[in-house]
Amino acid sequence: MKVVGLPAVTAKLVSSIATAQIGTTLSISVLAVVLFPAVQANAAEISSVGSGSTLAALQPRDLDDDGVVDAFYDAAFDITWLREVGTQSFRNWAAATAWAEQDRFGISGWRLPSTVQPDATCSWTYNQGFGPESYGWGCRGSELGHLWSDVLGNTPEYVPSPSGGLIFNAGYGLRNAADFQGLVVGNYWTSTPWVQRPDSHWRFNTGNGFQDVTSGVVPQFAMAVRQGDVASVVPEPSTWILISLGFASLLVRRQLALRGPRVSNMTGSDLDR
Ligand SMILES: [Ca+2]
Repeated sequence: MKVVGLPAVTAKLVSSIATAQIGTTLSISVLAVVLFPAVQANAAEISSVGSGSTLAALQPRDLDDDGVVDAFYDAAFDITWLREVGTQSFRNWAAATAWAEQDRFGISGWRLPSTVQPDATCSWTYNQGFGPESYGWGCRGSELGHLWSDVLGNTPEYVPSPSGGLIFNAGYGLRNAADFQGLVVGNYWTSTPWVQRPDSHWRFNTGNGFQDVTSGVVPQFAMAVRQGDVASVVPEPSTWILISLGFASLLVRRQLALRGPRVSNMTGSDLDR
């Protein structure tokens, strides 16, 4: 893995990744074990930071008409984020997927967010014979990276330096979580498998804006997202009434059909055939 222009800390980090990959039986998931305790330690400390107002880029959606926002529509990516963020629990990838894919408000189609590969916005792209893959800081091609950076306006721990390479960014971190419920500092699962080991998946760290992969057995946080504007699939109350009336009409017609056609007798009264 070729690394150019890295600060000392980053170089050490990436060196760990490279060493793990050279070890053949290990993977970038080793990095998760190294970073995980520190990330968890920060979660409680920073969880209250950035409960800012909903940004214009996130359109609130009240899915059960109770006056409380349940989701946010992001028109730029044409996706709807569930406001509830994994109840702050850590789940392995399978459990996180099951949590994300639950029906909510009578609506199916929820899932974990996805990661695009390669992603030119990331700090690094490498090719180990599986095609170009992108990781590191600044990734905004993925749904989580786009939300964290472009929509919420958070910045990663390292940013491009005018003189080349990367430079430490003192203002990094989860400074704005908008009105999401439970969005804290931590690693968040995506649905996208790592091409080199399909049992590992890409993830995004909301604490420092770092994208990498980890083994599916390592517990992470999770967000749920759905393609399109969820408001377009939520029937309006008037629509529910029309649907109910239509259903009732069908029941009546079915009952009449079961009784069969009616004929008249000589007196003009109806008789069943
Ligand atoms: Ca609601």
